[in-house]
Amino acid sequence: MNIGITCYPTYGGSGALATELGMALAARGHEVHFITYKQPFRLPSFLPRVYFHEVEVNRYPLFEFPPYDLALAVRMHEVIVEHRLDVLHCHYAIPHATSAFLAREMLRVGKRDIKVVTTLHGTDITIVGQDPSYQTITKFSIERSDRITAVSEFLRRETIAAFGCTGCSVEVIPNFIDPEVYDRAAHPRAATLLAPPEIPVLMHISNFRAVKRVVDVVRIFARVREVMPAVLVMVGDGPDRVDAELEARTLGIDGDVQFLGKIDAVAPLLARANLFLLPSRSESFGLSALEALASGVPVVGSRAGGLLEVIREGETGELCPVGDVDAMAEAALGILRDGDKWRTMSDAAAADARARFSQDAVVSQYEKLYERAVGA
Ligand code: GMT
Repeated sequence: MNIGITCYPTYGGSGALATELGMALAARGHEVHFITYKQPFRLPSFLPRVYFHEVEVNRYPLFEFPPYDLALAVRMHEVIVEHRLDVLHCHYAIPHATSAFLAREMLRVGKRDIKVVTTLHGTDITIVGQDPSYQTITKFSIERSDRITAVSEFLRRETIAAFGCTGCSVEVIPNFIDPEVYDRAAHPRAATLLAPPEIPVLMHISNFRAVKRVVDVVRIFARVREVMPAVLVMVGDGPDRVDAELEARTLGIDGDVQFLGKIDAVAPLLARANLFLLPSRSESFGLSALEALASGVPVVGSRAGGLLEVIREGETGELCPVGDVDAMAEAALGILRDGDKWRTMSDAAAADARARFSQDAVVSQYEKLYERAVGA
């Protein structure tokens, strides 16, 4: 098949997942065309059957807000026609599903068609999509897609509750990991990274937006650090990084906290981590938590949204109420201070991630979905 993929190309789980999916589909013989404003961050410069089409937005001075959605629709239309796409797969509804709708309407003028698949990732439904300025068009664009998928059962339910989507059915296809990449044994040099081998490394990876509660990450670590030597590694960047850095200085633990900024390949870092912290206010799935689990890193996080579907409480990690940093610190210490418990959880995490979220099985689900859409 010839498949178009539109996603946010900068850091974020939806862009990471869309890119991994595109690369896996190309490896299976499909032709994959990424259509977005920048080369997706996880996409290497060349791969057979993978093409990148940049969306350029005219910045005419009259435009206080350059209309990216329109430029994207035009580029989608061009690529669909030139490369005879069978399917256009939008990751994150806003504005991608809307641009896809426009591209398809333009195609119909020339008596052609394309099947549109929209994958909902989380904040496109739980936060942004419910904002009154976007809600009706988000619902409209989702309902005009031929197939709609959500990355968790939680998100499927939220979508139906938020939009009362009567005219649409939402299929759950979870996020996935490549078990060969997220594998402790595949990164033997990791042991020498970040801290001396005997010091536990706690890790957090995100876009540092408010929903991630990164200040909580620092507070949880501070309580752990009171009891045992440890290091906190913060990977990523975003609006709340300054607050997290300030909190580390205020609590006097900044010497034990490393802010690494944005890093494309996180698997070698995860291979050195002993515990992953994800105390988000809301999380439709938590791809970074899955990447940690697959790397044999137990997760302590909040009992919120899709995290309950990814982490098996007491087996692969611990979940606590949102904002309860004391409970999360206790849970972290409970795992870190007991070597046998850590080993059991680490093994269970790596095995469970492989059993339920392996790339091969999930990519096959998408392939079947495309086939059904095209055949419909
Ligand atoms: O808004 C965000 O937090 C970013 C968004 C994204 O585009 O990466 O994250 C969402 O999609 C990820 C990939 O499916 C999920 O793993 C995240 O849980 C989800 N974020 C939230 O629900 C907050």
